[in-house]
Amino acid sequence: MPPAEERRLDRGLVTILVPAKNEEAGIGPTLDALPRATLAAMGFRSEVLVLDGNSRDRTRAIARARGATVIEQTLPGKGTALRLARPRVGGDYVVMLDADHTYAEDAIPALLAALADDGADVVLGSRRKGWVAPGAMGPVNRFGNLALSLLASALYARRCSDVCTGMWGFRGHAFHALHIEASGFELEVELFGRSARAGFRIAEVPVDYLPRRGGTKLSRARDGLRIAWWLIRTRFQRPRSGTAPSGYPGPGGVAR
Ligand SMILES: Nc1nc2c(ncn2[C@@H]2O[C@H](COP(=O)(O)OP(=O)(O)OP(=O)(O)O)[C@@H](O)[C@H]2O)c(=O)[nH]1
Ligand SMILES: [Mg+2]
Repeated sequence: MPPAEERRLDRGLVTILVPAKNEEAGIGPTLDALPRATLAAMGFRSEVLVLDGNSRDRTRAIARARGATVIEQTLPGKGTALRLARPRVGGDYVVMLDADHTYAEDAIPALLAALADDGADVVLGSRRKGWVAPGAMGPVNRFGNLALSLLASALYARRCSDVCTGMWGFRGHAFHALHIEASGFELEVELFGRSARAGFRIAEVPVDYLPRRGGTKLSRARDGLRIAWWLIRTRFQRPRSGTAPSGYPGPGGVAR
């Protein structure tokens, strides 16, 4: 008789992506709070890839000390980090969250349940459906995110409550099928826009949002306008697709 762990259902590998640039204050708490034991109890294996944006502080050392694999990026931008890391992402499921310990990591099991049990291809952690801690999101960010989310809902004819969220989950096939061109913070709206245009089932789960550790990398005016432009651009661009390796589970968990 095999031991209990081996008899347990293997529901696949979850690759957790953590983009980080100069996040020495947040990367440790972010990685420590990842609910990997809960994922294991649900039947998922997990691995953590920290996508480091050429940090000049102790981010890489802190991540390595916690057993994460660090992928070093040479060109700037969160979108660039994701694109460069893609060939290294082999999970049946992919989770992405920021390294500043703002997205409450206890939402990750719900994210996985939406993908693995409820048939979603893509799921986003919605801060508007969760609790925003005092001081976590200023009025300008709050208004900007609401306006961009309304614009996204109108452009793509799909209700979206938090298009700028940094917490995402994907089935492996969906993650690799998305054609991504973003280099910076327009990444999230491109993920949403391309998912909607691909006809993926997009779900939302509530996520609590905590005050940031360390300084922001966002330039509100410049990035806000750029994000709005990318919502429109992605909506009307000729359809493209990414490079889906064969063998990833398709909708409903069927390999295609
Ligand atoms: N790899 C990589 N990560 C980056 C880069 N720029 C930002 N990031 C990370 O992307 C995530 C989001 O950046 P934030 O500065 O938190 O942006 P934000 O959440 O919109 O803004 P805040 O509300 O101020 O936190 C963080 O984990 C950053 O460290 C980059 O050039 N490369
Ligand atoms: Mg942040």
